[in-house]
Amino acid sequence: MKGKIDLEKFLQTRKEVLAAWPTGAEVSLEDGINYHKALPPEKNFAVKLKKVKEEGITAIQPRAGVALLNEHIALLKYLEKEGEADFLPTTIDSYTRQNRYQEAQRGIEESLAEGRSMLNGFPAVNYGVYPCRKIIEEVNVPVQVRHGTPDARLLAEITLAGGFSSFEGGGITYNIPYAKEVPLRKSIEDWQYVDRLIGYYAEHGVLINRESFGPLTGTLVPPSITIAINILELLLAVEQGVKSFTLGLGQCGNLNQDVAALHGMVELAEEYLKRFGFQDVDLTTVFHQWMGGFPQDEARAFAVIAWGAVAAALAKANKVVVKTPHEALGVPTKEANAQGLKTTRQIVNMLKDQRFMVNEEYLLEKEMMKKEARAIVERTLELGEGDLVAGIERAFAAGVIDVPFAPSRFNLGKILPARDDTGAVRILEFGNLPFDSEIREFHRERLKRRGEKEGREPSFQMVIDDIYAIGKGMLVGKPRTK
Ligand code: 8ZB
Repeated sequence: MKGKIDLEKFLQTRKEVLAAWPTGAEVSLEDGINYHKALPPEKNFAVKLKKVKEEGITAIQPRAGVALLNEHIALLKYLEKEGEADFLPTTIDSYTRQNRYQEAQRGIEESLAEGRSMLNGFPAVNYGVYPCRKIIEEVNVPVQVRHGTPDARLLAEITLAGGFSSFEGGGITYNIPYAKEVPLRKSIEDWQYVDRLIGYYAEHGVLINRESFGPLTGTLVPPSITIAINILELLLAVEQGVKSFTLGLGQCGNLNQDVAALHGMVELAEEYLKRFGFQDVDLTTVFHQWMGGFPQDEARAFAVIAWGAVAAALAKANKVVVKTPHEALGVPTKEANAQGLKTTRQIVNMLKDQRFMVNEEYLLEKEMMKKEARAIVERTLELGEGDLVAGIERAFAAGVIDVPFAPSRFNLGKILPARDDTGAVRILEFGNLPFDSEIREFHRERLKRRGEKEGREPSFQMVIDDIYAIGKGMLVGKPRTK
């Protein structure tokens, strides 16, 4: 690894970043740092998350964001009071995610004219530092920026100076699933800037939490791929001075596999932090309730939400990001959002004193997953020859890392996942993943068992059936009846 970006170079780039939109002129590092220091500690994301981890509970967090400031504040207050959210989000709109601030501005104006949100999130860059601070001051829990932005440099400058204390994403996880044409080197370097900025706050005594976007495309992503990518983003972040990092994982649906994935991810991440000499990092986890297609029927949607809550609680994830009964329809109402939170709260409370029962299948699952993730990370490090960014770039180009169903042209897209007969996500087509014969045989064997049960060869049709299964009320996709 090459180490922290040189401060002079960072400050030089910073001038260009802040010049990209007028509100950039409001940002001062010193003022941002002083603002955070004056906030009560219970509003700091990293501090609260560390406490949550020590207490062994699973905290709950919604997604939420609308175009108008006062409406956004009212929404967050509702989710805090009515939904009992432990952590709040501010979900950023799609224009801002693509640095299209002019169009975001029009969205704000149209929303004012229409009297309702005409954007799918909160355009933080257009509002600038002071409206962000108003959000932080109006609620009593820490607030995180959640988005999907390949170049989030200006967004980070404004929201962090605005008092937000957690920032989701990463150079891989906010590029590959979100963009088609953004080169990986560009997004990784832009995220190194974000991490360096957070490193700067840390150097000056302000802890900002960084979270990786674990679910990736949300569609049958084999957990070992998620684990490998999380570890790479963790290493990129700590290299720039990030001290609080949250590893993320999307629910797959098989309980053994989900719990094994969360535990295996932490074990492997700790191993790599130790190996590279980063032992002063607070490592935490977030589990995302099912990120794929949802049933339209609300009662069925609640069942999917509850099953995700069970997996998060039994795995003892530090945080769970919650879905709503409106998931199949679009941006939820505040009431639906609070319902998702309440369902989740009920489950995590009921399960807080129960432990997942370790079993053979779980142990095997965890062992295989760690083998797979380790193979990917090791090959990536080799390809980099001491340069992690180059390694990741080459690994994606070669298909050593491959995310299924990703829009990015910098992702090879040769692997295909499918569920086995227990609903665990396996790999049907390996593409160029650097897996040995033991791993391949494990996947083949599991898929064969499903094929035998269903009287068909494992094939692309299984993949299609699986993509729609949960929306249709099942986990494993059933063959069509003739
Ligand atoms: C990758 C994340 C997708 C999830 C939700 C979607 C989906 C997106 C908003 C939102 C509440 C918003 N999502 N934007 N939820 N308010 N502005 O993120 O529904 O579940």
